[in-house]
Amino acid sequence: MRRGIWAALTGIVAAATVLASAELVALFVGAESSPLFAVGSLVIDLAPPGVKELTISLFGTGDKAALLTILGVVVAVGAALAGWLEYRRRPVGTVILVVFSAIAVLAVTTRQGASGISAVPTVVGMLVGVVMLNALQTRLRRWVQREDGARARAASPVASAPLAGSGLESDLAPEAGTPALTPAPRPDGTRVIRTGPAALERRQFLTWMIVAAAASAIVGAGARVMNAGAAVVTAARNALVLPAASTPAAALPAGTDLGITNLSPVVTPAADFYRIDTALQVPQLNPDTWSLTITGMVENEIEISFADLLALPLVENYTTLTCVSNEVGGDLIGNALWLGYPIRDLLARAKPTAGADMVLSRSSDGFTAGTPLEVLQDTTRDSLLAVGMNGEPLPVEHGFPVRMVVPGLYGYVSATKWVVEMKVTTFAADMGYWTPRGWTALGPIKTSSRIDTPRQGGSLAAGTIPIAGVAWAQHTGVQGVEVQIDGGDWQQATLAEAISADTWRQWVLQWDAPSGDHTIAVRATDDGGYTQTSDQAPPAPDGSTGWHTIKVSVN
Ligand SMILES: Nc1nc2c(c(=O)[nH]1)N[C@H]1C(S)=C(S)[C@@H](COP(=O)(O)O)O[C@H]1N2
Ligand SMILES: [Mo]
Repeated sequence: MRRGIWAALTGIVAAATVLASAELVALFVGAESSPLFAVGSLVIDLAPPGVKELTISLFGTGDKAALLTILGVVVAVGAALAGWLEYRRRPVGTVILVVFSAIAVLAVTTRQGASGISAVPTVVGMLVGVVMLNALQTRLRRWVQREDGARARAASPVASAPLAGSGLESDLAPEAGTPALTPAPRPDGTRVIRTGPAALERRQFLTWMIVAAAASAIVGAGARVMNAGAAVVTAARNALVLPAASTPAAALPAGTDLGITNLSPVVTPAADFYRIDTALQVPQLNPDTWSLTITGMVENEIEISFADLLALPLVENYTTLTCVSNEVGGDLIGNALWLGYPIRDLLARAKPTAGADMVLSRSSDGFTAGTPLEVLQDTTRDSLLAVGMNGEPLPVEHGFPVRMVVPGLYGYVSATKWVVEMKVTTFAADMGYWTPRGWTALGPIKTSSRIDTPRQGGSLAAGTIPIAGVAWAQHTGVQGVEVQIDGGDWQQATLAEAISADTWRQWVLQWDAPSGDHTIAVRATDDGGYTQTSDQAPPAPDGSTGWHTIKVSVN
């Protein structure tokens, strides 16, 4: 009987490890992939109307809590049963555990917006749970075996013999002639020996149980709280309706997008936008509690809430963000329509004091960027405290609810996501996150260009082939793009219409491709008259240089 209870408890502990590991993995896969609430929602969806009303009338408005409690009880009972059955007849319990997990996988993957990877947390949880159940049961069996052996010996010391196949037994079994340890009988008449191999196995089993249960409780609860936080933020984001811009962006001029296959679209969808940050966990900021402070060398310290920010006259503009780590030809660049409030207007309210030359912006997770104050105050460019990207609230991984967007500077010195503080200071006194790590304090974007199509190593059919790509020189503007084939003369590419100097520009050159192997290079010239150098420089410390060059073969 007592063993039955222990066996049932192994099932419950194994189930706890399933849930805890699933929650942990869901932290990385996405809060909506946590099986706990997915199963709850599935139950709600599947419940016949009568049942729904019954639970609501039984539990009143607490019906969600009631549902989760019932679900918890069902899982606990199922798990206990699995543990008990596994003990009676291997692997019945394991099968039950797998079936329960399969139901959870079904629940998770059929949720709205779920994809294949939504199943990952539950599947990982199931695997951990199966291993755990088997480990616990093995320990339980060993303990029981030793205890039975010891009991048998205690009952008839002379007849006691080591259990077959176990080496341990013989050393610890009482030697012939010595009296066996005979403990006082317990009230129920049994005698239990608390020393020797049985006690050792018992202790091992209990240690496993306690450690597994405690670890599951701590990890599971911690991860659940974080996942719940993420779910709250996702819900807040979904519910958010951004105000229209007081100064909307002009409609995209015709001809900004050449519409060539494999050429990057002139506006990058948020889902395809490159993502760079130091955040292991995407910060989950609730807009209701978000605020930004402007501190440091200012006459007026300012604190602004999200609602305050949305109430200000917002502007909209296209800006192409670029990462300093972008290699020549790399894809750490994207162009989006940003909605936000000009940082210079906030700074004007804060009134920086004399001598200040930098704004150190800080994110909720401690990342910092040092931006020249004069760039943020520049009336010719809209450096924004952005709340919207391509007409939607910022995606969480792109800085929800608020980030900075500064035309002309690499992201590491300007584009702080999840921004919560702007400290007006000096370059002498402060440094952004990447500066002590080998990157320059100032990070203007270098004029650059990239071939999008054809692809490096491409094999093409002879004929007229568009060579096309993008070129950028943010806040300066792209004046021209030239293409060189097989080291020949530089040929002027056709430029798409520019959105503005702050955005990249598409270009194309129609090429009459003769068969053979060819090398194609590109270089841009900006409105300042600078033409890209052929000198190859790596990204560190202040951005890569060199011509993007590809090889193709034409048949
Ligand atoms: N909080 C925070 N903001 C950050 C970073 C970061 O690591 N943490 N990285 C910066 C860098 S290096 C770049 S290139 C841009 C990238 O922005 P994106 O991920 O929206 O494309 O974000 C910037 N803002
Ligand atoms: Mo970056």
